[in-house]
Amino acid sequence: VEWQPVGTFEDILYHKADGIAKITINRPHKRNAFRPKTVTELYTAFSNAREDTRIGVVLLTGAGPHTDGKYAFCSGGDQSVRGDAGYVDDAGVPRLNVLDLQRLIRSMPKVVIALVAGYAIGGGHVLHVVCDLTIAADNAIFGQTGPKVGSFDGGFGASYLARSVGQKKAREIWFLCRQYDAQQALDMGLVNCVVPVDELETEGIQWAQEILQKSPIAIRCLKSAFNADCDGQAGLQELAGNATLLFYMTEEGAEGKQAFLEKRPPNFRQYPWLP
Ligand code: 2NE
Repeated sequence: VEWQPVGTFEDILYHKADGIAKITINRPHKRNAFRPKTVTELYTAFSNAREDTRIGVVLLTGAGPHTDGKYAFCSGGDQSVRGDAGYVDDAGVPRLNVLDLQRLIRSMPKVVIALVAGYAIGGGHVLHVVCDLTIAADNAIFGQTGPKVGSFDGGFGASYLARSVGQKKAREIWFLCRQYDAQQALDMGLVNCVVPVDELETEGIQWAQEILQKSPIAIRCLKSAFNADCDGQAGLQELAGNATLLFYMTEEGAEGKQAFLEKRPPNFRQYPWLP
């Protein structure tokens, strides 16, 4: 595909091509750790992809390799700007704005695929966990570090991880803070497949193109259905929003609006009460 750059960012790269958006965390000197600005830019790019009706799939990845030859997807919050109450931005305000980003990735009605080469660690690991699919390079390394560095993610980072790999494995991952290679990640159901690192982007594009052949409404309803099982009333709201969207698209739904605008009683008697 021919990637076209979109916008101007400092910490990320943003490209689009043929229905696919590619968002790249671009701080390889920090193993792609995120500071508040990185997260703000990621949020902006993901929001743009959500709003763009031509985009059906978003690839999230990390720039690399770094000059030392090592790859990273993301190594979590930038510890050098971590203050007393979160990660401190240029204005001195402490933030945990990555939690907003996690919710956007989960709730947006497009498929988000993490392409993981090298380290997916800490809050960077949680980012791939909340993506719909993960394709791992053969050099990928996964793990949480929170209890080692005085942090934890008890939201999706714990509960949704446990939905993916099971309670015992999720507790092991958090309590021991070990690192797992790509094959171990595949074996525990943490990723969808493993490919040679040089083929990572090509594989991601292939998966995206297969998804783009499918029905957008079927995919969006399925994503919200999977979420509804885990996300309580917020998940039900997403699923129900799709029911409302589909109802608006029917003649019966439009009749109510039309009658109001024409200042007449609605004629719903023409529609059947299906069994
Ligand atoms: C990722 C890992 C395992 C890589 O190890 P290695 O040996 O390959 O690289 P090295 O030398 O540690 O890192 C290379 C450079 O990147 C910086 C390092 O400080 C180093 O910088 P220089 O010494 O060359 O100047 N770097 C790497 N990760 C960084 C980070 N997260 N923040 C700032 N600088 C970082 C190894 O680097 C590692 O373990 N990194 C830390 C992982 C970590 O603990 N992340 C935070 C978890 S908490 C979190 O993300 C979080 C949360 O729990 C809840 C809410 C929001 C966020």
